[in-house]
Amino acid sequence: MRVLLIRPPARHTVESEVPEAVEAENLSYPPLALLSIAQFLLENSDHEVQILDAQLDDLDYPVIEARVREWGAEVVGVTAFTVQLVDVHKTIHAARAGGARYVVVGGPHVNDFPQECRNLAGVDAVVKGEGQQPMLDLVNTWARGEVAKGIPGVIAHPDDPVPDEDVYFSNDLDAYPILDRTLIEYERYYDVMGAGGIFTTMVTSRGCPYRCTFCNTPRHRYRVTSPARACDEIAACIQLGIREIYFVDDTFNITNQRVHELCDEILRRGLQFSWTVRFRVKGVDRPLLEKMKAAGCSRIQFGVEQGTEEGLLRLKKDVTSREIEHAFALCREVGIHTVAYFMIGTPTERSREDVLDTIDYSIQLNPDFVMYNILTPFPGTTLYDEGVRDGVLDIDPWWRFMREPTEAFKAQVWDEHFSRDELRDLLNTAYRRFYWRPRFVARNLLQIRNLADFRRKATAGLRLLAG
Ligand code: B12
Ligand code: SF4
Repeated sequence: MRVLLIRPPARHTVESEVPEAVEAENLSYPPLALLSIAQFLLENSDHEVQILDAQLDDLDYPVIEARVREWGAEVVGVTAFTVQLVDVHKTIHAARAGGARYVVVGGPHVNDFPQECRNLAGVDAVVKGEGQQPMLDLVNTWARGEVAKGIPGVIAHPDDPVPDEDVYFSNDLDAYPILDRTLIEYERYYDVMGAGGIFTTMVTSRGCPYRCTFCNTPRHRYRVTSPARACDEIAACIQLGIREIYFVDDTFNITNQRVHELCDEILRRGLQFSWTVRFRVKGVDRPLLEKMKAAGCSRIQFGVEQGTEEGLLRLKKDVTSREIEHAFALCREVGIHTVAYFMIGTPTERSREDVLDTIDYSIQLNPDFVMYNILTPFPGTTLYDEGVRDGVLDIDPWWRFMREPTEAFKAQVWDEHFSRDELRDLLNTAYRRFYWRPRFVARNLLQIRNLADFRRKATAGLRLLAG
């Protein structure tokens, strides 16, 4: 069968309380999930598979429809983030209009709202969790002309139950094939904070055992790929000329030992590339950072979120301000760049001064970059349940949106102490205060390597300030 896997364009993303400029820069990541599905189908069947990243070129729906029709796609697979549900819905319609016989949806939105997604008009099946094997089973079933029913991890037939968690987690991440990034235009993706080389993303673990109340990453079944398997994939990337890799694991340093082992393998093989990870501050020590630096790590992204013990406790971050400050100081000493993520408008920020304190704290930490978000509790998180329980959040709007995605929908913010407009104003203040400092501007001017680098940074900076 001909299977076209589509990442929808980002034309109607739910107002996500991230400045537009940051959002625009975010869209330059490769569609890793679709690559994983495509590779698995290609290695395990004779189906023809293509990937259409409609985000990369901001393709409009008639173009998507034409692509489905011209290639004669029989099955269309769509990847779905909840904040992009309107675009997902429009993509499903375009696929149908283009003549697709079957439409299947997978991705984080389905993991959180499987039945609601299955009930959307035009959807034949949804795949919950890791989609490689379920998608293969599904397409094989349709290829045989059979009715899809009872496939593990899939809701297709009205009698199919919502798959339970144990069904869709693979125990052996090494068993998944190494991704062939030539299935996409891999040389077109870039990292706005990077050095300008060809860039890609990669996963080396799944899940996270922590319990931050704003996050609903699967808690159990933390699994990792072996250092050898990870390095085989890195080597394949380097072979293609890729020089920058962002490991998008939820939390890269669940244990220091794993990070040491991976770095040892990178060093042993002499793999030359620059990499970024998402870290927790807990457990960060000098030997670890020094080894990471030697192995090519250039940047660590930390979810700091808050600057007070009360704020950290309320979000169940399980770290202290002391640990945060220690980790940032060590990174600076060792020479690894840092990005700090902060939230604005959390339950423990009760006045404008409290938020300004958070902003001041982010400046004192002295990271190389900072990202501020207005806290937007998502259904499925503990914080959302707490908000509903305490009467801060209304349960209906999100559920209406899941059933009938409309462009008018706005996700609720935690508005116990501030209006949405006040939070937006504070968000803009935060970005200006951090990025308009002479010290920041001077540091970045010194780091500019060439004209292209200057143009990229200047554009991003101007967009941020305009946003
Ligand atoms: C990297 C990342 C980003 C990157 C790049 C995202 C991108 N477009 O690729 C950036 C920084 C841009 C980003 C932004 C945001 N992100 Co993000 N991000 C991630 C992260 C860490 C990794 C995603 C990834 O590449 N995983 C690796 C791939 C291989 O795994 P996967 O996506 O799970 O895919 C598997 C299955 O889902 C399934 N599958 C996926 N698609 C399909 C399609 C078909 C047809 C099938 C059959 C199966 C299938 O099979 C895949 C292979 O096993 C995840 C957390 C996580 N660990 O997954 C959060 C996550 C996806 N992000 C999330 C959120 C909320 C956001 C933001 C809204 C945050 C914000 N407030 O701005 C924005 C939205 C951006 C936007 N406009 O779309 C949520 C999504 C929740 C939801 N219900 O939608 C997640 C799950 C984090 C969390 N736990 O809260 N994100
Ligand atoms: S926010 Fe990060 S550390 Fe906390 S549970 Fe989610 S992935 Fe884990």
